[in-house]
Amino acid sequence: MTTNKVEGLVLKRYSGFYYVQDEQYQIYECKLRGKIKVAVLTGDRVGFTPLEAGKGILESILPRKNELYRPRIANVNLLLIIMACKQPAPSLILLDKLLLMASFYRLTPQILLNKSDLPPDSKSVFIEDYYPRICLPPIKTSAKEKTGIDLLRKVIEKKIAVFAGPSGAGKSSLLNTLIDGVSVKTQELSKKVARGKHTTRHVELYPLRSGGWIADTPGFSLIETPAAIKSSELSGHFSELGSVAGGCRFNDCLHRGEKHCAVKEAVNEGLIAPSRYKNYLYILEEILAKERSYK
Ligand SMILES: Nc1nc2c(ncn2[C@@H]2O[C@H](COP(=O)(O)OP(=O)(O)OP(=O)(O)O)[C@@H](O)[C@H]2O)c(=O)[nH]1
Ligand SMILES: [Mg+2]
Ligand SMILES: [Zn+2]
Repeated sequence: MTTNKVEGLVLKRYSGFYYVQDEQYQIYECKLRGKIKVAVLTGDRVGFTPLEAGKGILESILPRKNELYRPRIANVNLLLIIMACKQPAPSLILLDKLLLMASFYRLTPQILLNKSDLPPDSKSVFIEDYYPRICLPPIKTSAKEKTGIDLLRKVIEKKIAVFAGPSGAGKSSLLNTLIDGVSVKTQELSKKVARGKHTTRHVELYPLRSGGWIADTPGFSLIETPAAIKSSELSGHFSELGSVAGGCRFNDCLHRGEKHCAVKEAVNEGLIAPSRYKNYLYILEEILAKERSYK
């Protein structure tokens, strides 16, 4: 007998089965081949053997590009950072922490300024003006008026995306808008999304008809600075700080008041936003405190 192993993507795990989507967007309910000993995650690319009637055997896991915890999911490559234009006003520290996470885990960050139907807060205007030098230009969306959604769909196409952002910014609303008219049972999902629980339920990826996948829970529900980021590496994750840091007198400059610090000079000259520098220093202190406690 010839083997007809094909490649697929794990959309979810549910009561012992893995739901695997092949390249033709067919979904197979797979059992695990006994010899696989490592945990299979949502987002894993796998090799599987399709059987009759939509069943299959999951045979192997392809190498992971990355792995996130909370939610536990593999191969995410797009972080959608949602801030409301107002109500609640954007949190710049949360934004900078999420951008740091994206840089650390090598995810493409995309800022969404939701509730664009409301008059913007000054922080929202600042984000629109300043952050294009750090990442892709923010996309203005309104889940209420369904604007900016086509542009957002374009960004998600071919990617595996998770949402992150403060409570009330509109994550659930945007998710419901995106998955509307998708190849999943929307009603069931809307209920799930509305419940907003993330207890022990496994993460699920929803394929969008326009292409790409989106996780049904917010990413990074707990915003901790990843323990693996060293104080000496932090400015490298703040791109506009990192790009001038080469001009500092000391190679090991942490940009917190050392003499002849090019970062501090750039802040003083108005080239780097005070809020970015302040948030850098705040996170740096967190990391330094941790490093001291390990000694
Ligand atoms: N005006 C306006 N209101 C919106 C928009 N999107 C969401 N809202 C409202 O904002 C409130 C919060 O939206 P949610 O989608 O629940 O926000 P969330 O980010 O999921 O919040 P948590 O689940 O608490 O993290 C709700 O009352 C929504 O109706 C929008 O684009 N415009
Ligand atoms: Mg929500
Ligand atoms: Zn410096």
